[in-house]
Amino acid sequence: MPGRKPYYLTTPIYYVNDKPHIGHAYTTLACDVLARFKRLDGFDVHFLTGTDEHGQKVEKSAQAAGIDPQSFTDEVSQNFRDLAKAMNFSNDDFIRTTEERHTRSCQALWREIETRGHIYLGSYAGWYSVRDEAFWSEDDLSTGPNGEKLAPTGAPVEWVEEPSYFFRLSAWEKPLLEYYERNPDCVAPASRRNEVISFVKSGLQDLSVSRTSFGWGIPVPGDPKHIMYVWLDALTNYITAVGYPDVSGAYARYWPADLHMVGKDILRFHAVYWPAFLMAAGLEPPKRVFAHGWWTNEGQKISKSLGNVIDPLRLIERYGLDQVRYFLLREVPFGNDGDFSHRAMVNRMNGELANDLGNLAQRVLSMIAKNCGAAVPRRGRLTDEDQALLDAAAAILPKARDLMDRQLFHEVLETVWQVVRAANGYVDRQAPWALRKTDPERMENVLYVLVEALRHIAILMQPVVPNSAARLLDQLGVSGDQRTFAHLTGANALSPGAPLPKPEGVFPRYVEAEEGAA
Ligand code: ME8
Repeated sequence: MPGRKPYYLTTPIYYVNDKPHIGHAYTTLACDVLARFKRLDGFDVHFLTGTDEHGQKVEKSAQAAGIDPQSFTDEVSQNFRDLAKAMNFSNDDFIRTTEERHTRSCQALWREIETRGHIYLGSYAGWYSVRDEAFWSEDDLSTGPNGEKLAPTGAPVEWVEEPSYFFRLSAWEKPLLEYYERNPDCVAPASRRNEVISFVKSGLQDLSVSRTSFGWGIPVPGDPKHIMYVWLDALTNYITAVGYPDVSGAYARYWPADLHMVGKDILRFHAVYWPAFLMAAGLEPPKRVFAHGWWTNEGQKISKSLGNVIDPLRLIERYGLDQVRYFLLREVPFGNDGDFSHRAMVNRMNGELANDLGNLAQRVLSMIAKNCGAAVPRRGRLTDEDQALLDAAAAILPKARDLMDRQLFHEVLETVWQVVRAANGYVDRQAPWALRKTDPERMENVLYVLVEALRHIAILMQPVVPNSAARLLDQLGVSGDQRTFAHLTGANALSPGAPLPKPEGVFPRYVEAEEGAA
């Protein structure tokens, strides 16, 4: 699309050994909000998510389920597509690593790296964790309660000894450090960037990139007894999806990616191995990797064995989709760890969505329905206070742009909320219900200022609460083609006299079931 700036962002591709849970929903949600924001801001967005279907971990899960890995991955991958639908994710593509386009891309990347002299054949003897799909050195390990060896993640490890191809990672220490140096924003938040830099400075060992002891994966070109290391396979998805090895069309437009969003658990793979693989193939490393924090459930680590895995579909059923979307990005400063609790969820949805914003809209729109002939009120001369509220609403966008580019979602929402709170203060001070008798003209003016402020708020909230914001915009009489950020100007302000539909509440309250009731 000529004229529009490209913006390419990706989620991790999720392992299909398990059903999607709140952590997966969280990462993709953050990307979805950013993708929607950028589209409304005029960018040509390419938003990718998908599933990571090869490797020993998936092979084992398929065996445990008693089916062949392909049927197993077909089934579980579908759960992630269903989640995307249920969460209203707007991804432009969904990649599966078992697709033909991906095999072609991985083998081409391998050949490129090998031709340039960065892959050699050797043999691996060391520890491997299937759960992490990662190699660990002796120094990394600790001893578990039964004397068993454990990876730093707590995962069990096994001793592996087999022929293996190696990637000459040790040679990429200096180029990687230069890459971080030249691109101060390429790893975020800053604390994570420092961790990555000290990891690389502590010295890099060559990385085993093929295995011969199992079969579920992409064969090494020219030596099909070897299966590519699942992380080399998985990371390559980001270029497969833009057409690699064809570097003309979508690749030329979208690569390097503007953002890889990941959880902190997989930062090393994205901020160290991936840029090294790319540079070794003569390709550009990504512009930015953001590692967000970890969710716990009512203070406890989320794990299958504790039986406290949070199913996003249940949350949607209980609290409502937009409520869940809002909560996840509002509750926790993005980048930090967060805790999911019923109480925190209800506080946010009732206190902020239902009270602050929902009541404001409902109050203003029902006064208009009753007192202004169900049409946009007339606009008179603006007082300083009127102007101040309209200026505050107009000032959200430039701030939100900057915050979104730094993935500070909670601060974007706080910026919008400052105006929501200001509008509530304004309505209380102006008391349009009292003006109805004393100065109906002024009442119309006040209500006009409020609906115009609401128009800004609703347009800006679309990325986070798309369905509710659309309903609010319907009630403000804003047509579907007037809802982008380009419409956040005075020239597109609501037209006095335009008819408005009957108002109805947009953000329901959560009502606790009676004590003792089911
Ligand atoms: O690692 N809190 O896939 P995966 C927050 N296939 N985020 C969480 C979370 C939690 N409790 N649990 C999971 C893989 N996540 C590889 C990725 S990419 C080329 C390959 C999110 O299914 C978070 O984004 O184990 C984390 O990084 C990701 O799920 C791990 O998903």
